[in-house]
Amino acid sequence: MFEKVVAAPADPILGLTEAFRADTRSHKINLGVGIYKDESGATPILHCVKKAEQRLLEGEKTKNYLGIEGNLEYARIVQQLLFGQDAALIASGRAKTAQAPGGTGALRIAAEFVVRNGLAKTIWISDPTWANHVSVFQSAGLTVKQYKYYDAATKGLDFAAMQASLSEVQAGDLVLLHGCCHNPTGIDPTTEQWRTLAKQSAAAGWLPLFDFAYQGFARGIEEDAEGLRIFAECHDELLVASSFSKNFGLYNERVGAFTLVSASKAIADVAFTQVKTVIRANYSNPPSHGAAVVTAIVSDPALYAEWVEEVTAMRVRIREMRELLVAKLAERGVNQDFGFIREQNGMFSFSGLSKDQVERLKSEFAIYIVGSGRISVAGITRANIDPLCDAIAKVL
Ligand code: PLP
Ligand code: TYF
Repeated sequence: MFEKVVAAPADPILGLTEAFRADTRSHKINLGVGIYKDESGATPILHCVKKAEQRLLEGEKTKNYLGIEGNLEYARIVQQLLFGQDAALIASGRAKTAQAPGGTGALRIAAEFVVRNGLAKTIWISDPTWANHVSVFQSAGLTVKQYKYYDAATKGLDFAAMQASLSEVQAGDLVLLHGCCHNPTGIDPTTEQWRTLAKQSAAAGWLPLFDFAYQGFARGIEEDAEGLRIFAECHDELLVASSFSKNFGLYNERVGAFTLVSASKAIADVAFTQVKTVIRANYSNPPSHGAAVVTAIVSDPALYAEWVEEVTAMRVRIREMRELLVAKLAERGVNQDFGFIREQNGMFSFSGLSKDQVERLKSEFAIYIVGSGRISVAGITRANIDPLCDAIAKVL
């Protein structure tokens, strides 16, 4: 009966990686998928990760299953990264965290928890957003609606339009917010805008779901949690899907977390029993290694300091590439002002390149970027930036 199955379309981002691999041109450049590359074009294992792994290898005594919610020490550490080391929210027990297989796994837990318990039927996501959001939420049975976010004319956030479309959110609807480094636009709300949104949300009764996949890539570990912490101050209830794929370079270890914040510890404890049933029915309990690595790093002051240094180095290198990209495009006499690239946060730049221009970059120059014009700045190096800028200047 499998002959009845109709082929699924390729994933717009992972499909691009497959096409890149198949391309035999030696000068090819992959700026599609959001993976950090260092100056030599490699995606290295962080030094702090290697050290933590050595310790784990020596100290590990069993491969026994973790509990359904995963590593408890890890849960504590995730909450500290989210809300701050001494947050009253943590001390009160209002937050409960389950380890999850990546940020994607955490998003799926969030969606199923909400649907199964009849808490919400609709989720609002930004236009545009990470392509997988729609699939994850629809698969879990949510109706997906979009709110306005990006303004192609100003290459910035259309905050008035965002607020206007979010004024249609019904009390109890989920609203997905990118904690920082919005994917794909790289444009985040300002502090003032976060405050305004948090007030709008509290007044209208949204259930905020933060997708937090790039902590440390915009301004710093603490700084990047600002939006979430502003929301946490004025909400009894919210959800967070954390990913440590990028900021610990642990992509293939699948390390993330789902965090639920409630009005009281008692409510959180009961709600969390339902989170555990969602996990139990999906994958029973999480894989151990990635979360053990994160726990070993964050709980050791020396390793933590080294991690902060390594995240800073990634962030600074990406910022340098943004500066260089803008300068080198200007050098080539490109009329358009690309200065907005400097204002964007994180791995991605929403370049404003059209579908046709993206297609020409691929066919004529072997440069792979996502059809939306999203460039993974984290893949630009001093070695590939000149041919990249030459090609962009030609297609413009
Ligand atoms: N959310 C956003 C906005 C992302 O960009 C990504 C990964 O690119 C994820 C979630 C998923 O992260 P993970 O690889 O940990 O599942
Ligand atoms: O580049 C992006 O936006 C992501 C990267 O399992 C990615 O799609 C790739 C694989 C995956 C999750 C995220």
